[in-house]
Amino acid sequence: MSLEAIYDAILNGNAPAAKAETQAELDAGTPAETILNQACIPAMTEVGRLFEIGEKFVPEMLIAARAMNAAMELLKPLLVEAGVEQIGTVVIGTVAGDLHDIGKNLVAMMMEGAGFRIIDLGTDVAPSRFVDTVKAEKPDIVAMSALLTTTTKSIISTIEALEEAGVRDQVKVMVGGAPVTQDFADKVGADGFAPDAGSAARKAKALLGLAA
Ligand code: B12
Repeated sequence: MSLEAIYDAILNGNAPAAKAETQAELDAGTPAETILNQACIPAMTEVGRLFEIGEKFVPEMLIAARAMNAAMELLKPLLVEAGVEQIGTVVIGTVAGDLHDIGKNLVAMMMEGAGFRIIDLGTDVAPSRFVDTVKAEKPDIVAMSALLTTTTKSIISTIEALEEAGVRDQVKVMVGGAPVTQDFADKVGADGFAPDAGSAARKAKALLGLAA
């Protein structure tokens, strides 16, 4: 039992071990946030690095992601404090054409932990679905995640769809994901960007004028 064992289990795509080791670590008193930041995220980062140099392939990435999700199932209820007062509503989704959801789920979780009500539209979310949900739910923030260079275009088309529907001014737009930068966020007229889930939650509060 150790953070390293969780890291190895995710890296090797061993979901049962990832779950068992995470539970053991929690039972030993390690905070959920420590497990997330020192084992789970570094393991997925390493999976990405190995993929980039051709030492891991798509199926291995997928089973690593499943192992990460097995650990996250245990961590989520602890990261999201029970009964926090709701400070606003966030509609979040991974944009059209993009199926990556690990980062988006982490952002949703941290925002929920910060007190936001979360409406998670899932992955491959069409611009029209973002628009319809904004009209129906009147959220404070629309948060879009994109992990592929190609799907950053979907962020642009979603912002355009919000503009065309006349609802762009009613919400703050936040964008993020590996290929997204502050510079990109500025260029597409987003209100906020953050490089990771913790700062995304702080940024969301700041956008609503709340202390981070
Ligand atoms: C796991 C993974 C997969 C899994 C996804 C499983 C899942 N359920 O998500 C699977 C195997 C399905 C997959 C598929 C593909 N993938 Co992939 N995948 C990855 C990998 C290894 C890790 C992504 C991840 O989860 N990272 C961990 C999380 C925690 O980090 P994150 O997503 O960046 O999120 C953080 C921040 O970005 C930020 N954030 C994220 N969203 C948001 C939103 C807001 C509003 C804010 C403020 C912040 C924020 O906060 C998050 C938490 O801290 C990356 C490599 C990498 N280094 O990123 C490649 C990667 C993203 N994939 C890539 C590719 C090419 C693909 C495929 C096209 C492969 C293929 N040939 O089929 C397909 C595309 C499928 C599709 N249509 O989407 C490329 C993209 C290249 C590019 N620049 O376009 C990458 C970079 C790998 C590489 N180096 O080539 N992939």
